Amino acid sequence: MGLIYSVIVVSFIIILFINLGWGISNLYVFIVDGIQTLVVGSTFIENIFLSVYLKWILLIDALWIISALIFAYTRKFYMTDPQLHYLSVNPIIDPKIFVIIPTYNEEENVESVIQDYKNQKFVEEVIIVDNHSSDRTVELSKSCGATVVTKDENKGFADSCIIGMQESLKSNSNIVVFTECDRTYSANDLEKMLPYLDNCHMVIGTRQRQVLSEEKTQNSMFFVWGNYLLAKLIQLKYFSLLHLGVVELTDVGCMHRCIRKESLEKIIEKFIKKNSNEPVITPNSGLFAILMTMIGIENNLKIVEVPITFKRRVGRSKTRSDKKPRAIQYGLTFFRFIISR
Ligand SMILES: Nc1nc2c(ncn2[C@@H]2O[C@H](COP(=O)(O)OP(=O)(O)O)[C@@H](O)[C@H]2O)c(=O)[nH]1
Ligand SMILES: [Mg+2]
Repeated sequence: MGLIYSVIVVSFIIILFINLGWGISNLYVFIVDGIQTLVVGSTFIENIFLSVYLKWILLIDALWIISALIFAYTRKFYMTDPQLHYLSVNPIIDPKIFVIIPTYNEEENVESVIQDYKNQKFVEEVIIVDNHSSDRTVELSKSCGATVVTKDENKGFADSCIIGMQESLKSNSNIVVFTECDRTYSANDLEKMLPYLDNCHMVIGTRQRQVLSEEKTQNSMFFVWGNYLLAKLIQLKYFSLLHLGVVELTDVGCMHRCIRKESLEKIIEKFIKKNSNEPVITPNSGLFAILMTMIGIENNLKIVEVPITFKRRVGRSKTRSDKKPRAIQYGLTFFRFIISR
């Protein structure tokens, strides 16, 4: 099933370029030499039949459409098990929240972010997992009353998230929240996200609503479109004809999310290589978010995406994703990851 999906996506992109190339080159000939140079036969059908390339392009297009329809039909009842994929009501009576904040040189943000989350109802513990910062991040985190885990070297974002998850499972919390330490997310958005945990296992924020975004955030036009298309690519991967897929996604890279602890317990080993405590991949925050969403879907977690606020980053992006060449590189890595996983 995964192979058919990959072939359909990759062939779509190739066919799109072939069609565009044909259209543009014929438009050029039409403008330069006039329509008569393109028209060989006397009827529309004859013109297609006598064409050098058009008949083959149309044949490929038709084959692609038929394959896509067959793919869609085979997915008619994909992920539609009444026990696993439909409404359930399971309120968390006594919410206790454990907040995971991975940090790397965030001295200008860390106090404000910790305080922001500590001020929220039901927050029991905030943990800073620091990636060997060279500034005062660790010292300031401790002075704010956060639990702090330090490392001897920078082992990447995923490693920090996994340490945070493992610590959360030892706590007596029942909800685990992930966030970043860059002041782009607001802790009071938890009030919008948490109610969905009554019906779902994981709630993911989406930063794709203009009216909830500050002007000039990291979400450039390139980011918004890239994120949206990649989100639809994931949705298509788990597509079912009945409900357009088991999950509706618009933002792939958002790490402001919350998950029920028992659900995290169910999936945590999927993030870690067998026989070692290393992450299965060593991604940045965007790829980790994608991995977590895909692992969640594959393990039948009910996931819902909720619009959240998004603010300008304070301080420099550690992933440098604000630079266009780097963002394109990330986009291609994310694309490859989604279709090949
Ligand atoms: N890039 C990066 N970020 C890390 C690392 N460890 C922790 N972080 C934190 O992960 C969050 C995401 O990084 P950020 O610079 O905001 O990336 P961006 O959202 O792509 O701009 C921030 O809170 C960082 O402090 C690391 O090794 N690399
Ligand atoms: Mg960030």
